[in-house]
Amino acid sequence: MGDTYRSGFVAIIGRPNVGKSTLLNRLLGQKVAIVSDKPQTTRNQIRGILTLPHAQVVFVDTPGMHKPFHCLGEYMMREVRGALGDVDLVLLVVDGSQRPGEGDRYIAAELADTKVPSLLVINKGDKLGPAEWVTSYEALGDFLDTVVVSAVTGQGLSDLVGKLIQRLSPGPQYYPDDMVSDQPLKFLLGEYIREKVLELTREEVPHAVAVEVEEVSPRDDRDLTDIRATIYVERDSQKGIIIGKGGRMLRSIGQLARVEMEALLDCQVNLQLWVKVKKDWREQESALRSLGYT
Ligand SMILES: Nc1nc2c(ncn2[C@@H]2O[C@H](COP(=O)(O)OP(=O)(O)OP(=O)(O)O)[C@@H](O)[C@H]2O)c(=O)[nH]1
Ligand SMILES: [Mg+2]
Repeated sequence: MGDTYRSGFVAIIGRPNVGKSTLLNRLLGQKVAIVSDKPQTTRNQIRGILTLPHAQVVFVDTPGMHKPFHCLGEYMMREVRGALGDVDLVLLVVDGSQRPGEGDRYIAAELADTKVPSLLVINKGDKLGPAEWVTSYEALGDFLDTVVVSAVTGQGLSDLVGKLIQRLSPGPQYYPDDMVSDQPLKFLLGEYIREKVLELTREEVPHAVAVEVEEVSPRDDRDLTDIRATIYVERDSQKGIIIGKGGRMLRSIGQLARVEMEALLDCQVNLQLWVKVKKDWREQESALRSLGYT
């Protein structure tokens, strides 16, 4: 590799829930993407920037590929395909604790059509299944290489970074040294709230939620920031669940989100949360746009 500075854009793609966002966070050593045990957590492209002395890798985390059932799902798939069309290299992430499924085959076929070079990343290496599964994953496509990793333990990650940098061309440093993500602060804070909703609710509710952060106001005189946000749901029944008995659920969501916000902003946070119904927002282009899914 010599002294040449290398850089490039690397998309992280795969089925929902295989650990793409966990992997991104672990590679960066910072939480830039929210994570949950429910599929379809990530809804947008999220850029995460790894700056090393000899290289800069701009990772693009993407929503898990799935068959869309509403406008939001269609938007999410446009985000994945947009990323695929715009990168130098793809990491196809699969779940090594499960055998390859229809979803993996579908994505591998789509990837083959794009002709973008790709590495096969077998994640959840801490729960890796039999060697035959690895062989069947490798048979899904024409990969430059295979790396078994665990985004949770960190196993295999330095090997992965070394292998992907080798494949990048000489290039400039695109982002300043201290920039880890390109997401606006309001968006990231809203994602923290959505993550707690994903953690604390079940079935349809987590997917029917969108968050808009309306205000982030640091107080001049004190080490305190006021944050005001609205959680949108699709129906009254979901609003009831998010608020909970005597407001208990909303308080829990707020408390958990506040702890993470305080860590991020390094100051105390006064978080005010509201819940509103925007009927069937996932089906309406105009509602999607107003919630930032544009
Ligand atoms: N055991 C184990 N679990 C993992 C690993 N990586 C991720 N997970 C778990 O897998 C689940 C999904 O993780 P995410 O990072 O949200 O997955 P994703 O691929 O980004 O999901 P979508 O955004 O929905 O497409 C979470 O419960 C993670 O804790 C790993 O290396 N080992
Ligand atoms: Mg994700």
